[in-house]
Amino acid sequence: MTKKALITGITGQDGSYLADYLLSLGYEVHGLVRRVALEAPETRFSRITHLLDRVTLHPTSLESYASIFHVFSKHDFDECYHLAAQSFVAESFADGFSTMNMNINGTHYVLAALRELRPRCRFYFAGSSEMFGNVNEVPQNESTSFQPRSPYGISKVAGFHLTRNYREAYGLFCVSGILFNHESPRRGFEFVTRKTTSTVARIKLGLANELRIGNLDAKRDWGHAKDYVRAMHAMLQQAQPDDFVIATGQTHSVREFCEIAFAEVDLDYREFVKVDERYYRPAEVDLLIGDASKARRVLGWEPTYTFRELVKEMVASDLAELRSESAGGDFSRKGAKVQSSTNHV
Ligand code: G4F
Repeated sequence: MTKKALITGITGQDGSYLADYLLSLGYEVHGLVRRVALEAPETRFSRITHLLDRVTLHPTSLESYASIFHVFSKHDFDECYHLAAQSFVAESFADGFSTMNMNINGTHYVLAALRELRPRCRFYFAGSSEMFGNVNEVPQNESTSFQPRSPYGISKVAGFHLTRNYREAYGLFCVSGILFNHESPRRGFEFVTRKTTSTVARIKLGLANELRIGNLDAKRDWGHAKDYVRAMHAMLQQAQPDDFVIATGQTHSVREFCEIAFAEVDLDYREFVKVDERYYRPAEVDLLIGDASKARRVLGWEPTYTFRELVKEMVASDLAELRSESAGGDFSRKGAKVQSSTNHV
């Protein structure tokens, strides 16, 4: 029988790759989207343009329990991937309140609606390596304690505990993936990797002359988002619900990322990168490196991209995108299957 999955955050990097992956496995895919997204599909749906005619979108507010309840009352999903969040760490310092509201209450609303209406539906929560924060062991695994360093990290720790609590208290199949940084050509421009590769492309084509950046010495365990969505799916196929760290096991500094990205277009990063205090955070997570041996053992999961391949692909994609924009490339509008909610939301 065809499995039915719901993805919150389907328009984001991970949601779009997960939708691609689930469709390739024969799933019926649904996604929650903000109502405002329907007003600007060219930008808001840019990552899912190619699959708009194969997914069903539900305009829903994650800030409204009624809105989420309505979607679950209409559809019997087998799996729910809760990826929607305010996911930019720097923004969480600027507005911790909305990050907390969206990330904690949004997660709680989805869990509560599942418990009430669809207790059979399996639930995935997008946890984060930001939960480890000021790490007390290297590398970090499922037993490493959480010492978050940002409102975002704190909100993810709360979501992780909510997910575990619904599993333990109500017997729901709820799991958290503790995913380390994962990037791709679909990454948002505010994150350091895409900010770098898009600026490298602009510099190469003579459209910019510098990259202003913050802490070059921060180290992250960067993988490819395409690899990481396979792990999300695998977690929901297990006999028992459990939490998993997903990471490459290698760490690189922001400086190394810049060095390789600029070298890809035969430029020396030292000539273009300018450190700018504005991009420093009030509290930084200096070093993240994950130990995904449990995922390898239990899920049979392996990353397929190396760090260099990831940087190379992102630079090549940004160059190609910019060249096609300059040549007058266009967004081809496709009709989305949108299911309207009732007027009570
Ligand atoms: O790319 P970032 O903004 O990602 P960050 O903060 O590590 O968070 C990402 O990964 C998490 C998984 O661990 C996710 F949960 C989270 O949602 C998000 O996807 O920053 C990476 C590092 C930081 O140390 C930051 O201080 O790069 C440093 N950095 C230096 N200059 C910068 C910049 N980050 C950004 N965004 N912009 C800069 O100019």
